[in-house]
Amino acid sequence: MLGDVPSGGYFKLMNMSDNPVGFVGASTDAFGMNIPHQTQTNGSISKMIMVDKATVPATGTLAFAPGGYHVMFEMMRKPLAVGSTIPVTFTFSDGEKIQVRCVVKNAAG
Ligand SMILES: [Cu+2]
Repeated sequence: MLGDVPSGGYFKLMNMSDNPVGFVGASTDAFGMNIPHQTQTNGSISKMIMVDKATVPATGTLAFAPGGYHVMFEMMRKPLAVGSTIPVTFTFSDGEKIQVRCVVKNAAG
């Protein structure tokens, strides 16, 4: 089980259209707060900033990965079993919403 610690959400977005699209947020009932973040590293200092939008290029991909974009999931509503999945809804700048399931992993995974 995972206790109530802030968790990073990592995934890869694929844009099949001919226009760039912005990822504007993710929501899930499993956490009270879901904030898109970007890790910025300056020398030995790394910090996370909130982002309004992460642009997925036309017919391209954008990876949410350690050291870059991620969704910060905080305020876990109940303990989550490692290996289980939670439903997450991604929202895009064109108003499209996509339902996905995210696998719960421990920090080392
Ligand atoms: Cu973060």
